[in-house]
Amino acid sequence: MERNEMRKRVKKQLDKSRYEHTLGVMYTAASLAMAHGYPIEDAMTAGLLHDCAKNIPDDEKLKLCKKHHIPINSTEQERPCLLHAKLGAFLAQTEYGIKNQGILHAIQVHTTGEPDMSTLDQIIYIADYIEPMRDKAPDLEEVRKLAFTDLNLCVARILHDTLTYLHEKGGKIDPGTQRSYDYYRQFEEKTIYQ
Ligand code: DGI
Ligand code: FE
Ligand code: FE
Repeated sequence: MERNEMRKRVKKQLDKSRYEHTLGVMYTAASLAMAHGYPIEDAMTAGLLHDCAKNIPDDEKLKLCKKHHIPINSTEQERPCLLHAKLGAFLAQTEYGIKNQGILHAIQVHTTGEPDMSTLDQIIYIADYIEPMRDKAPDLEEVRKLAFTDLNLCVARILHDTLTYLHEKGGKIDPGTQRSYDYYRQFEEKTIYQ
């Protein structure tokens, strides 16, 4: 499927603000790909599809995962919204015809991150957090600068801020998010002790 066709389909599946966010992530991912020497087309496709499952109702998310044998952990059972990442990767493959495993993986891990992510995983994880429509996170200005200079450091900062936010609001931490931070904190420490 051509990206223009994908774009029309995504627009139909999402509400207006989620679609605007999606376009923001797509173009931010393109810019990050330029800055870090990564193929722009793949970054844009992953950005376009990353939230394609976001507006599926939560009970439907759980049903679809069970039907297609997508494993659900206890955090996801409690917060089915988290499943839009795994389900998004599944739909990207089955409904949008994506075969590129790197793109599918970037969609799959875009919410929690993962230890030692690929460049594309990092680009999508970061673009999702810094796209122009985002305005709530602390230190966005600094995080946006880091995004174009050091991917590992930027991911470390976003994970740190996300965990702080989740602790403050008493949100359950997904083991995937914790594992990601346990890995990426090494980059944070490097800047503190150097
Ligand atoms: O889908 P988006 O809103 O564009 O962004 P996203 O896929 O990164 O999802 C963002 C939400 O996911 C945000 O409110 C923080 C939440 N999140 C990330 N890691 C965890 C988490 N929520 C819980 N409960 N536990 C986590 O470990
Ligand atoms: Fe998302
Ligand atoms: Fe998103």
